[in-house]
Amino acid sequence: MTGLPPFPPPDFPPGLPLAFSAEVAGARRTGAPVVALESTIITHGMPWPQNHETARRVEAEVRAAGAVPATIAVMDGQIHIGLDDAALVALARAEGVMKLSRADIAACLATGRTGATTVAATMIAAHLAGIAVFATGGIGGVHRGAGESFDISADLTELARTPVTVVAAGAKAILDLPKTLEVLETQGVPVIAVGQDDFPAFWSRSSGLKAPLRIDSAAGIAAAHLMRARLGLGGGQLVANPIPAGAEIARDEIVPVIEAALAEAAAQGIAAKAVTPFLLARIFEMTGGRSLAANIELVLNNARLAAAIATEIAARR
Ligand code: PSU
Ligand code: MN
Repeated sequence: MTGLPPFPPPDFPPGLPLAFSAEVAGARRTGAPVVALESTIITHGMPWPQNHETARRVEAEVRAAGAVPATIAVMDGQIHIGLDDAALVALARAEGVMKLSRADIAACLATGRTGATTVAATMIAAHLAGIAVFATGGIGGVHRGAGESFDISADLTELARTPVTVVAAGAKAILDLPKTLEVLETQGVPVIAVGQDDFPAFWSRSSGLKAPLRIDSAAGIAAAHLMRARLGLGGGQLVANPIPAGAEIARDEIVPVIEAALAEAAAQGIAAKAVTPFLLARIFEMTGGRSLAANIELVLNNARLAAAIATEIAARR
């Protein structure tokens, strides 16, 4: 006797460990458009209670645009595709939730722990559930100083291999954006700006860098998604949707704040998975909450566009 629990756990469901909410199960039956939503932004990206409020508002925005929201998280040995409000509250208040990427999702499921899905893990789960479109705030990318730290988000390689269209306000401006775009290009990920030529920088509309591609309509983005599948290319698309003008923080205002937060992270030796949550929390404090207000507006904006893209894809399938 090892004293370890039996493996696999006797109640482990056969087939995929997916648990659909009633709303998402209904959409799967009728073919209604579904938009996946991540949960790391809830557990590691925003403070309570704004994290819960925002998650609810984002779901409402998806519904108002005619699609069904599927917030994704791991709980009780299952990948939940769609969370009811009790589960959302529990997740938003929970401490010690794992931050899941491709590397950790299976271990989290197998050991029955609670985990929030990053962009990478949400893409994996969405694809298993047959969901083509996913809305978030900003993807992870190449961190500044990556030449030394090797800190490059697994979100980038996931975009290269899993066929989900991800709507984000670019990559978070705490990153090395030129190197992030270079890695995406090498990995064959289409980076599509919407309504402008520039690649957006999360809190600001422009990064000062041109995006490789531009498509201004949801229909065009949906057509490109389906064309990639027809060509057998695999991998997803990054749709870079700028924050609404009224909600942005100007670049010359946010850049010094980012620099200060990065310096603190370096001085405190913050590393690996802790980097992004640390920086977001410090920037929140340093801007007196303005970074969070902007973050909320850009996620809502991305949810609207994702719902429109999902509707176009559903109509063409
Ligand atoms: N977008 C936000 N807030 C967040 C994140 C995205 O507006 O907190 C999360 C996403 O889950 C993304 C993760 O996948 O940050 C990137 O983390 P890392 O840099 O450790 O790969
Ligand atoms: Mn990292």
